[in-house]
Amino acid sequence: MHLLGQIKPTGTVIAAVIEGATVRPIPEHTMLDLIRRSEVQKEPLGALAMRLASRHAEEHVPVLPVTPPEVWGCGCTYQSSASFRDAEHGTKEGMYAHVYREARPEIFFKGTARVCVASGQPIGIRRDSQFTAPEPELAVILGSRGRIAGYTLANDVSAWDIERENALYLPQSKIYDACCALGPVLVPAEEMPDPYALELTCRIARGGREIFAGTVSTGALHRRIETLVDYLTRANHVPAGTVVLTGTGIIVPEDCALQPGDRVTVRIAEIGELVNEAAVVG
Ligand code: DO4
Ligand code: MG
Repeated sequence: MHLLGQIKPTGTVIAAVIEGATVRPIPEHTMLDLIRRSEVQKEPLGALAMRLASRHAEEHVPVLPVTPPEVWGCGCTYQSSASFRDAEHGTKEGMYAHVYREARPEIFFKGTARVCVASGQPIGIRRDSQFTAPEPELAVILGSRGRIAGYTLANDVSAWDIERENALYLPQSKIYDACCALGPVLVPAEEMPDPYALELTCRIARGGREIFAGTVSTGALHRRIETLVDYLTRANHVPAGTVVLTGTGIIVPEDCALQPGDRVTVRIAEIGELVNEAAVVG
């Protein structure tokens, strides 16, 4: 399995093959260039990357695996997310259960590259939120016409108290500076064995001590990823490079609400670890 990403060796972002602590740069190509070229040349993304990569290995910390023109989130795709939110909201009508059950999924705009951070960079806690939580999620990177080009990890960091106050506040709970962590790398779609058989874990450490650990299997995802992408792209021609977050199945309790300095680790063995420290933004 090839792990691909992006690096910024001289102020310009370029793609790279990631091989443990070292990387092999792919000159003159961003990840988006590679994805487009693999489609035009009908060459698998991993094979193309290997063919174009420099022979020499260098040491660079990967930046965002793709610079997304748009990021979209899917919600209530795991039963745990829907039932937690209905309980939080105290609504009798079960608004979240409704979208969990019905054919049309919840899909919301999460932002652009402006609000995205890579592994190792701080994730944001809004100054006006007391209950911000990580949402560890499997994410897909789209090529043209909604084709799934690769898989990565995401942290859909969200101000749950703002969402809880009123559902119409969802955009404010979801979209703000450093609200979306992506990375550390991507796995080409054709090389991912089974996206519905991945163990996803999330850990929060405070002052070096683990205060939360949760696990979910992507087998519990209630939707096919293709269905999420299908609804997203109905009458909505998202550009290549768009990232889609598939929803959280891990719910962090309120007594583990993020505090500045908390270290959040999201892990899928096949992709790696997305590690970010929380910091107040505002
Ligand atoms: O409706 C709220 C957002 C849900 C969400 O982001 C998730 O389930 O992951
Ligand atoms: Mg989410």
